[in-house]
Formats: sequence, C-alpha cells, structure tokens
Amino acid sequence: MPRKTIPGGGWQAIRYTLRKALQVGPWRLWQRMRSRNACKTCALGMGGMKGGMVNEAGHFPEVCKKSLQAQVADMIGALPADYFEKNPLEALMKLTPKQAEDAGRISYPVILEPGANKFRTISWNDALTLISDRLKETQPDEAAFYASGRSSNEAAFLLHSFARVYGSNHTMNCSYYCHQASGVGLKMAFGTGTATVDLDDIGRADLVFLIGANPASNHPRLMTQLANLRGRGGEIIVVNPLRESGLETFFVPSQVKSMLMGSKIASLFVQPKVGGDIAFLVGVLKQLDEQGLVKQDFLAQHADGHYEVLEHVRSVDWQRITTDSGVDRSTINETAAKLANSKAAIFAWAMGITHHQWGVDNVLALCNLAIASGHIGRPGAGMMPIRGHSNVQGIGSIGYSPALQDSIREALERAYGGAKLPTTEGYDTHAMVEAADNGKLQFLFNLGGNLWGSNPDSDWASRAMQKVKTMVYLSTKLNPGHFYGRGQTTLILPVLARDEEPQPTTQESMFNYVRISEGGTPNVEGPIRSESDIICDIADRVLSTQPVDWKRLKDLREVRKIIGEIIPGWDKMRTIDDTKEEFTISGRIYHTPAFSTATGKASMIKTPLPDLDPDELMLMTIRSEGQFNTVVYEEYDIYRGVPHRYCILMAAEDIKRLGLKDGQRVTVRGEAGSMDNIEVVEGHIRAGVAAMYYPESNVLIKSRIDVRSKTPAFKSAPIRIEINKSSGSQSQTSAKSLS
Ligand SMILES: Nc1nc2c(c(=O)[nH]1)N[C@H]1C(S)=C(S)[C@@H](COP(=O)(O)OP(=O)(O)OC[C@H]3O[C@@H](n4cnc5c(=O)[nH]c(N)nc54)[C@H](O)[C@@H]3O)O[C@H]1N2
Ligand SMILES: Nc1nc2c(c(=O)[nH]1)N[C@H]1C(S)=C(S)[C@@H](COP(=O)(O)OP(=O)(O)OC[C@H]3O[C@@H](n4cnc5c(=O)[nH]c(N)nc54)[C@H](O)[C@@H]3O)O[C@H]1N2
Ligand SMILES: [Mo]
Repeated sequence: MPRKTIPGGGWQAIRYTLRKALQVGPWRLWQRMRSRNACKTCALGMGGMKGGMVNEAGHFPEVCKKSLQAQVADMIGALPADYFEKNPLEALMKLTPKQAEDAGRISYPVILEPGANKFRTISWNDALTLISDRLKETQPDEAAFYASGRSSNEAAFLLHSFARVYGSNHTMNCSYYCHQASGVGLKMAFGTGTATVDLDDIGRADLVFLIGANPASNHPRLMTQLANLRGRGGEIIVVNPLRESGLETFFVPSQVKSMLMGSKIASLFVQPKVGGDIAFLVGVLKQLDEQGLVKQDFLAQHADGHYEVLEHVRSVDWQRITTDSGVDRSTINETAAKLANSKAAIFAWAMGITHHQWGVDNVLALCNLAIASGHIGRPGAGMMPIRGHSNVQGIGSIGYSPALQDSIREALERAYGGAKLPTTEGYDTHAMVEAADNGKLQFLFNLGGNLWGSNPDSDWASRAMQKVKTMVYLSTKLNPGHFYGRGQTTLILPVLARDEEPQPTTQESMFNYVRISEGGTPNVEGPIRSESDIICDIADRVLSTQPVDWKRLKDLREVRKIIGEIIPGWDKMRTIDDTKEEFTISGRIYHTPAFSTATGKASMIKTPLPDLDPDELMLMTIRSEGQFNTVVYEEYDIYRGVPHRYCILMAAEDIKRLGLKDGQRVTVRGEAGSMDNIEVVEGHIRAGVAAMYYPESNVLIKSRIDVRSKTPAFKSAPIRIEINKSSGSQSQTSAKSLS
C-alpha cells in the first residue's frame, strides 16, 4: 500500500505557520512579512512597493509556507562567536544540509587556510585585501564568478560587469542547472527566452497544461490561480510520472470553501514514463493533425517550420508513441480534444521538462503544440516556464551570463568610460566545474547559492572544487557546499538578505515584472555587509578608479541608471528611484502573434524521440515540500507521505518485480556512486520510474549534459537497486554518501 499522503495546503499549512511564528515572535514575523520587499523564495513573485504578501495585481493576502520558512530561517540567531573554534572541518563535513542551515546566520567573515583544520575569523579588511591580491595575481581567464538567483539585479550587475572589466567572461549562474533549456527553446521558437504571458493571463485562460512541475509544493501561490480556474469551469491537464497529491486536490488556505471542501486541480492526470514526454506531445499533435484540428490558417500566417514538424509527426507510428510515452491512445486523444476545445490555453512547466539530456527538445515539443493549436500570441494563451529562484530571471536579464550580446557589450563599454570587455564566450556552469577539475581555475567567486550541492556527481564536484586555489563565498547561511566545495584557501563572507539591505534593490519575477525591495535593518547583529558593497570594494582594490569609479557605484541608484540605459526593455529602471514605479519589461509578453524572431513568425522545430532502454529503472531527483533547493528545513515530506530524506519512492509493481518490500533498506547504485541504507517507500509513481531527494542523491548522478542547454539530466538517471548486506543507521548513510 502506498503511504498515506496529505493533500496540499490546508490546516497543516496554517498550523505550520503558527508554529514558525512562535519561533521568532508573531509580531516580529508579521512586520517582516509585510515589509516592502520582494519575497525571497520562488519567482512567482510577491511583495515590493505594494507591500509584503501582495501580488502584482494588488491581491492580499498572498502567502505560502516557503516564504515563511525562508523568512524565519533568516531571523533565527547568528552563529555563536566560537562556532568554528568548536567545529573543526571534520565535524563540519558531517553536518546534514538541515544541520548546517539550523546552525544560524553567518555574521562574521572566516577563512580556511591551506593545511588548516579549522576556519578562523578574519577582519573584513584582511579578507578583502587577500581576495583582491589573489585576483591581481590570477590570469583573468582562470577566474570564474558563479551567481545563484537569490541576489539582487544590482549586485549581480556589479559582479558580472566587474568580472568583465577585469577580463573574465566566466560569469555563469544557477539557471544552467535550472531553466536554461526553457530559455534556449523559447528563444528558438519565439525569439525571447521568458514567459509570453503575465499573471492576468492566467485569469483569462480556460486550460492550463501543467507538465513536469509540482507547484503544490514549489510554487504554492500558483495553486490559488489553478483552483480559481477550475472553479470557473476551466480544465487542468497534469502530466507527471508521479501522482502528486497536491495536484489532485489542494486546500487553498485563503479561501474558506476550499479550506473546507478542497479544490480539485487536475481534470486529467497523465502519467508518462520519464523520457516519454516528447513521444506524448508528438502523439497529441499527431491526433490533432489526424482530426483536422491543427490551426492551419494560423500556421500559414504566423509560423515557420510547420511542414517539417507535421511531416515528422506523421512519420512516427502510433505504436512507437504509446510505447515510448507509456501513455495509452485514449488518454492522448482526450488531451488533444481538451486542447482543441479550449479557447485559451497556457502551457506551464518546470524541472520535469528541463532536467534531461533532451531538455531543449522537450521545450520545443511544447512550443510546437502551442503553436499548432493556436494557443500563443493571444490574451490568456501562451508559454509559462515556472521559474525557480526569486530573481533568477532578473540576473539573466541584466546580463549575468558567459556571453553578452554585442549590442549590450558595446553599450556597457560606453557606460563604463570606454572599458574594453572580453568577447570570447565564458564557461557555462558545468564547463566551469570541469575547468576546475582540469586545473584551469585558480579563483572562484560565489555570489550566494550552493554550487557544490547543485552539481551532479558530488565526488567529482568535491574533487574539482578543492583544486581551486582561492574560493570565495558570499552567503547568508552555512551549507555543506562551504566544506565539500572548499578551495585550497576558502573565505566565507556574511551578507545581508534583501530585506536587510541599507539601500533599495530590485528583482524580476517569472512574469517579467520588476519589483523594488525597500531594504530594512539586519535581523542579527554582527559585521554583516551588503553584497554590492563588498563587490564594489573588491573591484576598487583590483582595478582602482579607472575607467570605472566603483566607489561611486556603491550608490545603487547609479547602477540602476546604467541598467536602464543598456538593457533592452528596462528603460523604466532609469527613473525608478524617483517614480517608484514597478514595471513589466517591454517586448516579452505576446498578446498578438508578432514574435521577436527575425521573420516575426513563430518557429516550429522537429523534436526526435529519445532512444531509451525500456528495462532501465530511471531516477528523477526531486524536491520535497520542506526544502528550498539545497537548503533543508524539514526532514519529512508530508505531501508524499515520505518519512525522511533517505528514501526511494517506487511503484508497487517495481517493488514486487525486484523482490523488495515497502520499508526495506536497500543500496541504490547510480552511474557516479551509490547510497546505502535507503528506505523503499511505495508511492503513486509509474512503474519504471523512481524518485529520490536532491541534493543528497547527487552522489549517484553522472553528468549527462544536454548539448544545447548544458543542463545535467537530474531527472533521468539510470539506477540499480541492491539488497543491503549490512544495515546501519540513517546518519551513517548520509555521512557515507557525502564523503
Ligand atoms: N518548496 C520549494 N519550492 C521551490 C524550490 C524548492 O526546492 N522547494 N526550488 C525552486 C527552484 S530553484 C525551482 S527550479 C523550482 C522547481 O520546481 P519543480 O520543477 O516543480 O520541482 P522538482 O521537484 O524538481 O520537479 C518537479 C516535478 O517534475 C516531475 N518530473 C520529473 N521528471 C519528469 C519527466 O520526465 N516528465 C514529467 N512530465 N515530469 C517529471 C516530478 O515528479 C516533480 O513532480 O521550484 C522553486 N521553488
Ligand atoms: N540532482 C539535482 N540537482 C539539482 C536540482 C535537482 O532538481 N536535482 N535542481 C537544480 C536547480 S533547479 C537549481 S536552481 C540549483 C540550485 O542551486 P543554487 O542556487 O546554487 O543553490 P541554493 O540551494 O539555492 O543555495 C543555497 C544557499 O544560498 C545562500 N543564500 C541564501 N540567500 C542568500 C542571499 O540573499 N544572498 C546570498 N549571497 N546568499 C544567499 C545560503 O548560503 C544558502 O545555503 O540546483 C540544481 N541541482
Ligand atoms: Mo532552479
């Protein structure tokens, strides 16, 4: 029997909120939640000048468990002054992600020197001098700058522009491990790489096609929109190998009726195989074509490439489609009928689509379906990648990538007094870690995030990162990446979160909406500094004042003016400090079928079906409701009924086939490594597919990279199950798997 699962939202979410509030004081938490700052968690976006817990449409209250988790986590006390004295490296390496997170806010700079077994405190002056001296000694081509999407547009802009003036284009961000395939695919199809719809469009749609995403736990506020859509008679097609309970019924905490009765979410739940999405999408298109339901007039006027795509779709036979997708013909036909009957459909997706070697093809197959069914370039219809980090889209928009468009580079050179910026393309994230492993990286600067924890093949990531001469982290909290992803010399510098910054900053949501965060006062005491201030100080020490006066750029109004001048669609940023006007970036949302491609038409591009071994057990590494990426807040996963993180979720059929039992401990062997003492949990997952939690399971995964997006296949890793010879305790498993 599958374990008992709990539907999404509801009283448990409210009880959790109350418990969290008591940890830091309800009034104090309320004030923080209501402060005028963009929410720190996902990219759905809320807060900003309209006030905390308000969305861009002005709706209040908007709140979810995650935003509370993140807020409370930043408010708990600081690391004790003697923390590193008491905890040598060896002890730090035994911390689980949750223990590292719970240790407290980093509130003073520390350094780990070559050969030392303990971090020691270091003054800001000494830390910044050491960092700038090391940068001066390093060839710019051997220095890299990673950013996670947690930082502000201003800090990210300062860091990438400093790196380029210094001479390095190795500026990459976490999106290479996240939505890069969406950006690449959307750009190929429509000429822009982000959502083509805004928040209001969800209110206009009558169908949402939700594939490879679990918003019930990862974007809970989207669930209100989905519940409302069902409430007004709309349809939701969910495509996911795992029957996520929150995608069937969700209890929206802010709606009385929903809290009592629950809101139905999926009107059709399709469970494909991992790797079966393209076959399924091609099948739906084939059915539309066979029924004469493809919008031929729309294609003739507004699309390119449709002949080739339709020819391909016709050439794939039904047998292959149903076998490869694992979806039967009647479900494919039902999906096609719902799409054809819809007046306005939105296609929404997340990591279940991008985390594959065929990630870009997955996105293109979705675009093909949207174009051929005419659900693009109209109000209420279009593409909606459900983004991850709260500002991952912003840092990409303002140029945090290994290659700047020529026009932006030239504009930046002009804005920076004629500075000459490098033109060769820098490393993507995976290529950067490979360069480190090949001894080609001397210096690595991390603006937030947990690069080590987000990498596939943890042993490889440890080995590669430990070769780097100087490793610098700007972080709010500790995570295992600081210890396993250490360099020969490692500095951890404490930074303020956005609601603690002395100056306002900005963030961009997944709907291309730029918010202002007003800032505030630090939650904990200590010499904690703002990200942008640290970056300007380093830049000033390395490059002095010519041609750029970095000290002047400490005034973030100046940075916003430059961004407004050089980034297309961001004109309003120039005057935002006077107007306080939050805005939607122009040129990205398509309410008419005029696209940003060279021809102005949407491009349809053929998507081959991946060749997969049908007998292989495929692992998808996923998130639980109680974590935010590599940060673990709670060990259990209530939505899926999984008691702790060292579990493997499997179908009853596979459990039986392999001669296992629910609750049994096994060894899971992947291409890169293995994990012992993993508990088998029976779940509502399709046969042939298993699920485990990221980041712990990254020890198993070999880097199979999608050539176009450079994204590792985190959701299609072949594994084997072995019966445990010896059984140990759970903590031994975690320590072993990490070392
Ligand atoms: N609570 C919480 N919220 C978060 C985060 C978090 O860690 N915790 N992380 C943030 C970030 S950075 C991101 S990118 C997003 C991630 O948000 P999601 O993408 O929703 O998260 P995942 O758990 O990685 O995977 C999502 C779903 O994809 C399904 N899936 C896996 N493989 C396949 C496949 O081959 N085909 C199909 N159709 N489905 C598949 C899984 O069953 C799972 O339900 O969430 C953001 N919000
Ligand atoms: N196997 C597997 N691997 C994956 C994934 C998966 O689904 N499966 N998902 C991938 C995805 S979608 C992503 S986005 C990446 C995540 O990659 P990252 O963005 O690199 O990782 P996070 O876990 O979000 O980073 C957490 C750390 O950020 C720091 N931090 C928090 N807030 C701030 C802040 O305001 N400023 C600064 N400077 N630091 C801050 C804290 O120190 C915290 O410990 O992982 C990827 N890796
Ligand atoms: Mo992400």
